[in-house]
Amino acid sequence: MSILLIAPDREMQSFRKALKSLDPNLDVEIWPDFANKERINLVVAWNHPENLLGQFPNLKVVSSLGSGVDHLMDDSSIPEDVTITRLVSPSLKTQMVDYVEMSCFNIIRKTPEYYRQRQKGIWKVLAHHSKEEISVGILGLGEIGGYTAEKLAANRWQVNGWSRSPKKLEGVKSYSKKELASFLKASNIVVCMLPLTGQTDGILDLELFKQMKKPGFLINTGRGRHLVEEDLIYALDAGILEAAVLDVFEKVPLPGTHPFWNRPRITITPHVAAITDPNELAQQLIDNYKRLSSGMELAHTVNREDGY
Ligand code: NDP
Ligand code: OXD
Repeated sequence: MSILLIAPDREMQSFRKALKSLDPNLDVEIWPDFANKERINLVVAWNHPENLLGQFPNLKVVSSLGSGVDHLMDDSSIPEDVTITRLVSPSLKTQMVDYVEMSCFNIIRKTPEYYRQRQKGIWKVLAHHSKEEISVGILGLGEIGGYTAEKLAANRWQVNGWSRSPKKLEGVKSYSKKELASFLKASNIVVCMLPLTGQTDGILDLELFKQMKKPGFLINTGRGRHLVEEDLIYALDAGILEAAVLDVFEKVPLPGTHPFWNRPRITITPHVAAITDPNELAQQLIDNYKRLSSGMELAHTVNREDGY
């Protein structure tokens, strides 16, 4: 039995080391170097090459290196009987809370505008918003979104949340799937923390921006394809939105010629809102590996029909 780590654009030695420190007898290889494809029964994949996962005859489990699984849902080479799992970890949640709260503070306290003024040597007081006037609406109240919503509420933000099924979260006004319009009407800063599925692809469009409470701001930490990029530019130019913070993009790295780079009201970060901790991933993989070996049900499995 062997674990294969496939993540061409990531440094994977630290993940191998974390796995080996938990179980020195474990056979862990890093793609493209592996000895025998027949021995591989668990793969960890992130931005993996197309049609690769169909070639391991004894593959039982494919785990995402992160929380999202859209890269695995898009891969038709993964056989039907292979279980797909994803990472659910404490530090992904706490990092996301920090990123979203930092972004909300930057929005209401106008931090990017002060950076720009500083570059030009301008001393000018700008009117800013208070937490009491601005409400934060989180699209997606799952492991990360639900946790973030509760933490922001505990930090005195007014928080709304939207998910397929209604939720009971401390201090959070929860809206169900059919209540999207009411959720948007009540939310100034909309934060996308949805998984990318057939239903959520392109959800951040002009129609959605128009329905938001004004002044309106967008934070996207979900996936690039949630956003209709030209609609964001239109909404900013037309004054429908004031500013946006984007951590995820349809094409990465964001091409140097992309119009987002020339928009001062768009803050850009390179998919760093929450970064997988090798030790946490290793612990979860080992737990599932033991479950697999003893014929038990795996943890954090993905429902292929729902796509998340
Ligand atoms: P979960 O699967 O735990 O939660 C998903 C949430 O979205 C659930 O509340 C679910 O509703 C809701 N949802 C799904 N589909 C719909 C829909 N069609 N309409 C309304 N609500 C919907 O995911 P996580 O919280 O773990 O992660 C969310 C996403 O965050 C990941 O898929 C990934 O794309 C992104 N992410 C980004 C990171 C970054 O660094 N930028 C880091 C980590 C994650 P219900 O509860 O009813 O099922
Ligand atoms: C993600 C992650 O899914 O980084 O984006 O975990």
